[in-house]
Amino acid sequence: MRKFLDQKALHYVLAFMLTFGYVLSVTATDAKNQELITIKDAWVRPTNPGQEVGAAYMTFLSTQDATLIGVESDVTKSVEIHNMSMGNGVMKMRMMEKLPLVAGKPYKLAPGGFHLMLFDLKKPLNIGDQVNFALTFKSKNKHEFKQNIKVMVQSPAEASTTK
Ligand SMILES: [Cu+2]
Repeated sequence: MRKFLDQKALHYVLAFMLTFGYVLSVTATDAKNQELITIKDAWVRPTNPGQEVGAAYMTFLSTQDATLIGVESDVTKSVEIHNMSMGNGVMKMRMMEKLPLVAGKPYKLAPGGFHLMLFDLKKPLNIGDQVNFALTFKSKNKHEFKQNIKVMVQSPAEASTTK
């Protein structure tokens, strides 16, 4: 049984890498959780000169109820989960401590809604750059695990045609 589960997990990780071309760094303890969350359509918005705040977008699909509880990146020490919404005709951004994912329901982070906000950028984000993210999730049984993804900086127009 143990062996079967490990092989199944490995199969999912390989299928995921082949399908999306992401490079995952998988540790032994994380391997059995990698199949839980699929991350796709990820892109980072390029910054304008002098702009120290950026945004990243992606779609999560989890095979079971899970929660995104933290995000780290190599371009900043400060990443927040934000939601943007209209209130009294004004766009408002709200910081969220966590993002609950319901099993089987795609959760799309996109311009005008949910996004990952990158503060105090260490460098400008130019089209074609690669940004590394480490996402920390908590599973239904309270087990925490990390998933690493590499995301390209793309123009919004390019991102919308390929996503
Ligand atoms: Cu924001």
